[in-house]
Parts: sequence; C-alpha cells; structure tokens
Amino acid sequence: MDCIFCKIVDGSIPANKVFENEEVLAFHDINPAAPVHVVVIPKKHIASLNEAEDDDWAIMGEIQRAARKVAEELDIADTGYRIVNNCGKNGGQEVFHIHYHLLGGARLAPLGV
Ligand code: D5M
Repeated sequence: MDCIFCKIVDGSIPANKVFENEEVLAFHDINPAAPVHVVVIPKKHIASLNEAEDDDWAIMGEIQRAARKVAEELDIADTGYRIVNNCGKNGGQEVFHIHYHLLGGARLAPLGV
C-alpha cells in the first residue's frame, strides 16, 4: 500500500519518533504549525475517521492516551495543548491514514474557517 504513514510504521521511511507502543506511534510533524507539533497515529491503517470501524474505537482511546503522555513528556501539559483530527477534503486531510495533530508550546489561534 502506498501510504506514507504505513511506511513510517514499517521503518521504510524515517521519522523523529517520540512515542511508540504496540498499537500507536507518535512523531514530530515534518511541517510544524506550532512550537510543538506531533502526529499521533494508529499502526493499523485506517484511512480516516469516516472509515473507523467498531473494533477501532479502543485504538482511538489509545491515541488520546498517547497524546497526553507525549504532552507531559514534552512539557506542554500544564500550559495546555490541542488535539486535532482533519477528516476529508473540507477538513483539510492530506494524508489518508488517520492521525491526530498534537499542537502546543504557544497560545493557539481560535478554530474557524
Ligand atoms: O496532515 C498531514 C500532516 O502530516 C502534515 O502536517 C504533514 C505531516 N507529514 C507528512 N509527511 C510526514 C513525514 N514523512 N513525517 C512527518 N510528518 C509528515 P493532514 O491532517 O493530513 O493535513
């Protein structure tokens, strides 16, 4: 499968990893939009939130758990952070392997159009 995040999972392309367990991987975003910008993904290929199935909801919880752990380790938990999932074209999704952006390290702009 031609999926860049699956290639990061299998090690065929490098990433600056900050967290890994059996189900979840987190790495620094190559194009950061905040002082801390980490991408958190399931190792399993799920194209987007629209494709998540009943068996996948536990992994989504693990992603949030991992994001909080990374926020603590990168010292942004106390000041606060944002977790964002872009879903589909209008959501701005570019990589079709579900992922959550962990953003922090500065006061973030309000959400909107
Ligand atoms: O966000 C996709 C995000 O994935 C975007 O912020 C860049 C990031 N990206 C893409 N390729 C890489 C690699 N190779 N390493 C690290 N980060 C990467 P989206 O929500 O789909 O717009």
